[in-house]
Amino acid sequence: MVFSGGDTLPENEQEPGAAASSKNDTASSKPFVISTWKHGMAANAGAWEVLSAGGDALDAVERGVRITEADLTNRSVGLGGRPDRDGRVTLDASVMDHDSRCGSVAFLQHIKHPVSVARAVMEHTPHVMLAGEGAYRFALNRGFERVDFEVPLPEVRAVYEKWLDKGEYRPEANIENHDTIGMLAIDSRGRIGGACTTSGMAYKMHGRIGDSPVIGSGLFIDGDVGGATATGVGEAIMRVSGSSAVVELMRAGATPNEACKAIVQRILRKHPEAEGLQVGFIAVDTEGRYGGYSLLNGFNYAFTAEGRNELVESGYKLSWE
Ligand code: SD4
Repeated sequence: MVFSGGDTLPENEQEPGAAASSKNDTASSKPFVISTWKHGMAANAGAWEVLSAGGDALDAVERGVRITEADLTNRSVGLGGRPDRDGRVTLDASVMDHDSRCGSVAFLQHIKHPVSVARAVMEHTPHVMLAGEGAYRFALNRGFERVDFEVPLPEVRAVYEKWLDKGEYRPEANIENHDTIGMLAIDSRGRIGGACTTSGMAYKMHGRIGDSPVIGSGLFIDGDVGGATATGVGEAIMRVSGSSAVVELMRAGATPNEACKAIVQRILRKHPEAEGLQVGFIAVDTEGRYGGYSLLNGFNYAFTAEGRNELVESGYKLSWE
């Protein structure tokens, strides 16, 4: 299938890992949940408790990614994350539901569960996005507590201080397989919910905000079509409004795998120099199909449904090792 504007959908391509799935996307009975990277397995288990009890997709994804946010061994999500180049850990997160309601926080410090603050922005303000000091004050007003431990964690600070010796900024692909978590769930009523949460790119400029809290870039859901969420270098994802682009291709007839692949290819077209540039998308549609695709190898996503719990190696465009 070829769309105008240069996005060729991948039916005849035979890249490693991609071949099996582009024509026949895997479909699942509902409910189910998928999330980015290996840490998604633990997060999915939390989401599944909600979904298997007949709960709501948005409740499920919030419950799920909170597990990752609370895991202080994770260096890309929550307050165990790597700091910016000024030594501050600043968090970005978003949520979106089946009815296009959404909320996000960006550049938020000292709060353990940014995803829940994002949900509070959606539910308790007339706005979609709050950033920085305003997001922090809003969180305190809603009863979230400032954490009482040292951030960055001492072991994370030690690595950062070593980094300062050279101070070179270079986005790293697939940092030890723990990265931003994006999660999409379809509940037993067929409603879709999504969440995305991250500490962002390590050693970013102070004040930098990535794709994860930007609705349409790090996360997008349209209940008529499906949903998508992203991981990887946020700047590349934002340049094409990645997640909404995936959803719009699905609206035009692409399967989740095809749509993720086409947008990865679009990103590559806009970035001929792709060294170190990892981006990955996962997507679901209202028919219960799901898929994922990344620019570089090494990306995987966790899938959980009744009687199934697996880590799926994503198709990819380029090998980096
Ligand atoms: C960002 N997309 O802030 C996030 C980072 C990420 O692995 O996915 N990190 O750009």
